[in-house]
Amino acid sequence: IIGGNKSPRGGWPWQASLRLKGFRRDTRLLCGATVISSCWVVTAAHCFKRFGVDVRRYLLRVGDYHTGVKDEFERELPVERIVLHRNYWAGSNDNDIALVRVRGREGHCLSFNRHVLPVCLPDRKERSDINRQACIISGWGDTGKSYSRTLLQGVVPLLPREDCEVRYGQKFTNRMICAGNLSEDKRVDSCQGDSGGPLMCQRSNGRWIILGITSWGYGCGRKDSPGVYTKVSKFVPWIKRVTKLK
Ligand code: 4AZ
Repeated sequence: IIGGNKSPRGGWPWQASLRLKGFRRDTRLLCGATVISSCWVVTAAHCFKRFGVDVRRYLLRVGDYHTGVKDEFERELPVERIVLHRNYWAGSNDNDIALVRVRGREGHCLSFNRHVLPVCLPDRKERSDINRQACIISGWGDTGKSYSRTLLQGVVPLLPREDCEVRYGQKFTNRMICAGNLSEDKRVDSCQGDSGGPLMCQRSNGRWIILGITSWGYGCGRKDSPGVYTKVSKFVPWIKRVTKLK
């Protein structure tokens, strides 16, 4: 996250991370992810571009705050299934969404507690163009200097589609959301390592919903180059079908 600040500990209990197994017992951050049920997280399909879809290469971490410290509610779990959206292909960023199933025991995957909880899904017809609604992005990705060791958050306004259309042309499809700041002074943005993580907005009933998944953009925090997020509302029927959630 560029231009963000430290999130409160446990502030985003659905924030998860996808980690790549290393040679010894170490793992490294590959992408953000978001808990949507006890067995499933949602992330970006492009997170699997480099290392493929072999479940044995990955671990899912939940309940984390400081990557270098094993927190009380932090858990690292094996992956059981990776489902890329069938219309995603590595040549574009369209349909940049994937579901990852946690491997659990006897039908039980994650234990929820105050640091591990699912976010709400949007309605299929959820509006993501309510003028400049302030939403939150979070992650351990690049800050402009290095990756962050504590979870960072940033406030980004949802932008009119035109702001991304003029900047990105046909690459910006109607399965994407445009968000960020265009001005010189307040450039909050997601960056490498944040992708797959949530763009979340609070509804008037107090609930947080995942409106977007951090996906792409031209650089990070650049003037006139907003961040682009996968528009989750377009994929809710697919998510429900794959995960069998109601
Ligand atoms: C990336 O490389 C990336 N500023 C993620 C988000 C954005 C740009 C790049 C948006 O994963």
